[in-house]
Amino acid sequence: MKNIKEDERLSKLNHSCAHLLAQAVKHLYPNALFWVGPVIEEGFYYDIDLGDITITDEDLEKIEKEMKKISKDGKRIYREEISKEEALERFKNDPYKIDLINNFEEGTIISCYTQGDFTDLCRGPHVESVKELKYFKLIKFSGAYWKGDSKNKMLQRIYGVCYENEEDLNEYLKELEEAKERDHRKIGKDLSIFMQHDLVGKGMPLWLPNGALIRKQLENYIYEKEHALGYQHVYTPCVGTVDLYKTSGHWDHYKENMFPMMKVDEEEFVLRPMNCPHHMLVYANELHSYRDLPIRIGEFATDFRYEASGAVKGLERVRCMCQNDAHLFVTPEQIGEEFKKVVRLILDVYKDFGLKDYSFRLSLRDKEDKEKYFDDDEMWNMAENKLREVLDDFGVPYYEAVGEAAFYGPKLDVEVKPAVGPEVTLSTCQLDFLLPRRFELFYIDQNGEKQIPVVIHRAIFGTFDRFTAFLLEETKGALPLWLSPTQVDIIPVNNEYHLDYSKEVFNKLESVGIRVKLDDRNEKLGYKVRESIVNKNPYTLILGQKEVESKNVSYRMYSEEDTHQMGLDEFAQKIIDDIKARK
Ligand code: TSB
Ligand code: ZN
Repeated sequence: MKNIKEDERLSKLNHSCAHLLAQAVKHLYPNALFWVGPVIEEGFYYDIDLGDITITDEDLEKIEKEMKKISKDGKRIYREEISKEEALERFKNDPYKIDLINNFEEGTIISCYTQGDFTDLCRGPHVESVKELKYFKLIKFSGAYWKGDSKNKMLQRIYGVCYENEEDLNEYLKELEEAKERDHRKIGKDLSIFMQHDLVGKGMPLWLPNGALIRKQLENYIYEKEHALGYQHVYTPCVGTVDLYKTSGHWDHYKENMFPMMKVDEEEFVLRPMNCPHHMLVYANELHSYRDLPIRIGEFATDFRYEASGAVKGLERVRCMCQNDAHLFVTPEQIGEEFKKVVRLILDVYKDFGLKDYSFRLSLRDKEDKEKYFDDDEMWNMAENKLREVLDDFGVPYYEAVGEAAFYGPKLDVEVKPAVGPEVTLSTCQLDFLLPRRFELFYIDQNGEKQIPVVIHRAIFGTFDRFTAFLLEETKGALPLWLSPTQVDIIPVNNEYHLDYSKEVFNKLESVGIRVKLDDRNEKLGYKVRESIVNKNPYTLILGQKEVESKNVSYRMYSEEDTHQMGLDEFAQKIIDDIKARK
């Protein structure tokens, strides 16, 4: 998809189209008031106060029709420059515009754009006439708090897009449709992978049996990898006391991302947003010599984070998540090698899943942000330089992003693009000189002296939640055999004659641990086969007279038209081998 913001002409068209939208809304809802209407990567939006009215799909159609009408009228667009005083006078009945104007410095010249009966404050530039706005589409609407603050009034946000010609618009709409199909929220619902319920809460998905099966496979997969690399896994509680998080610094630097405190008897608890403090205590439980290091403590750990209600999204951004987490305790000399091992593991995992579209981001602190980041220049410089050195040495391409570090240290994040919405971080690997000091961790060096270890925080999948979301989008729900909730779907051609043999096949496959289903409903064969394909089952067996007599199976693989014949035992072995190899 084109980035509208980065294209001068498209920006102009979309900016102008936001005004056209506002004008049409004003025609249909004369009391409407307008906040801001910026250009975004995918087009534009306008935040509108419509009083008690909530926009519906039909309204969107009506508004679009009115926009077309205004565009046909073809009025010119005039720019006018006025003083702040004049602007305050002209927009005196519009509290939103007054708020905007008040933010301009004294003496600023403010520009306005007028088209027909509609004037709006705007920096511009705009196209010369509404006639130029022909190929546009209103895409969706949502609620949006004024200035993004949930204490403020909820405004209606209408999104749209405008292109130069019909082909470009149609191409965009087609891509949008495809993205919708690929959206893990749709796939997750269609394939019964997860659900949400208001009674459980926002951003708290429930993993259904199909989703749980996928997650279990992912857990087994990464557990095996980590175990082979010397990780030791633990289980720790998903709460900690406020004091634990005061010691770690989360209480001062991460509080706005945490659920509020709860009191039980005399103890003050929080739901944990991260697992580092627990793992620090696991490390401190024993004395360590330099010979024991690196020590790698891993956990599939449930965390809770306060994510804004507008930001939560399916499994991708949740408030209750499970990290594939580990904290590696290393000597300063081991940082480079251990960090590289993590990056190698990330690359290895991505290769196994066939993930190719990702980028490495070096996330640095924002020196000005004293609230989020620990104020210790020396430590930050050391950590950031070390990380850069390791990356340069390792040779993976990366870009730098200021203000994206964790409060305790810089990170290497792996960024991916979901079907819908902005990039997110999947894997992360972080360098931390701070928490070991705050927890007074140490090991005994060659000379019998106490030394402070360095901690590497890392999550390969990130969270099982986000990784599953991404995987569903990458595969469009057609997961590889080893991850599929149902691996083989058996359909008898005719229940009357072929059900017994189908049951025999079912029992055989199930007995060797294959996840198999038998569709014995009294539905037409074609209907059942279609449904099996819609459910994205990797193998569909169709068993009729020929198979009953030969004791063979006929199978068809997802996304293949052809059917193949094979002996039952041979087929079972092939499936077992493919699952084992995680093909
Ligand atoms: C890696 N302390 C470290 C840990 O040791 C940590 O918590 N890092 S984190 O904050 O970056 O989170 C780890 C990963 O969790 C992220 O890389 C991201 O993939 C995932 N994640 C973060 N927030 C959410 C969320 N709200 N929903 C789903 N996954 C999330
Ligand atoms: Zn951590």
